[in-house]
Amino acid sequence: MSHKDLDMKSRCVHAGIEPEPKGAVVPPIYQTSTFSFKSAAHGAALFQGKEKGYIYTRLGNPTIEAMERAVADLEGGYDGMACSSGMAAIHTVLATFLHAGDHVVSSESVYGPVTSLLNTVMARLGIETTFVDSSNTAAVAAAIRPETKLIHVETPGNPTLVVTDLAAVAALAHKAGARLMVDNTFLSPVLQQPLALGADIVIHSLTKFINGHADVVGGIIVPKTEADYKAIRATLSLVGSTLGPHDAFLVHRGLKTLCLRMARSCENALKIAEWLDAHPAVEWVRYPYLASDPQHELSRRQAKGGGGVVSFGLNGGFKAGVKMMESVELFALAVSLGGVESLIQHPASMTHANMKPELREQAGISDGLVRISVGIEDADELIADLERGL
Ligand code: LCS
Repeated sequence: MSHKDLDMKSRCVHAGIEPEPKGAVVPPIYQTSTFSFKSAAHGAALFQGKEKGYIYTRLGNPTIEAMERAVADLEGGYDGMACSSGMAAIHTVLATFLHAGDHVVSSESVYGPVTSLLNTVMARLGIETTFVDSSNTAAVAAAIRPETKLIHVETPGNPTLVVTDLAAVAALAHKAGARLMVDNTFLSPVLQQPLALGADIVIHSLTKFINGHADVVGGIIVPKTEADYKAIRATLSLVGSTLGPHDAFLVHRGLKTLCLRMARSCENALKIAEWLDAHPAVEWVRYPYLASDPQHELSRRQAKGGGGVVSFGLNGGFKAGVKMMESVELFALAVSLGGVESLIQHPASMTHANMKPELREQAGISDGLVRISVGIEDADELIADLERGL
């Protein structure tokens, strides 16, 4: 039976698992940095790629590979490459495909450090980036130049929840001879599969929904083709921003409940978004599956759910945001997202604090914007907690 024929609920449980010689149902943790060769000839054959096997954990490890296979299976990609963080995953792709003189088009609503990575480390190497409102496909088209080699989008974007039409942007990228990289962290493959919509590479911060338990920092890259896999793997092996076996084990364990956790987070988030939408202290709410969301129709077409993140603006601006942070008790005041526990944060003073205020405003991150990551607790208890802060 091929896992590919199974429903996502079953695939989350079984993806990446292969028969184990000693009959272990759960893949063992190969907590080793290196692997011994049976002979000099065996070692030589492994290094020359004439035989399959393990050499050194930076280059490959069975526990890490099981998790990589699992995420790639769910995303419908060729294979996965686990990284030490989501940022490492993004950097590894940029370092693989970009040369001095190349140009990148990125959505302007991306996790703050991604903007900084492009504007500092990559800019110093002679790679220029244009940031655009990627919900506006015409703006993406207008930003493309002959030197554009990569389009990078997060959809929904962090923290504005702006949605990009992936099929349309993939078509633009390919017409220009560029690759489309999609950060699928906010929805996970359970809700959105960018490769099927035309993207070339999917990346994740595994730190978020895929692991789901706020106890690992990790990332993964899943390209569609074998050729891209080989090119990126070569960079990753040299740059060395790989994940450790124990963290890979934890992520693989978390992945098994991804469908269940996502379903509850989506249900809770929609209920909270509807409640916020009707609240007099709230100026606006963005949640892709909210009926009043400006991109509701596209979200329904492109994704099977709205995810667990909701952003909203408070009428009282910055001050009201701070008051809210100080009032909640069940929500933890913390950055990150996608865990079983609900979190709340204020981007203007936290994740996007290093962005120039005018750029922040241009990217839709107003001073009163509050972002919540909705976990799997009881929705009414979460609502009562937010009410305390409004
Ligand atoms: N992509 C997205 C969409 C993210 O939200 C984050 C982190 C990353 C990539 C980077 O992943 P990391 O290196 O942290 O594994 N987002 C965070 C956030 O919103 N608050 O804290 C971290």
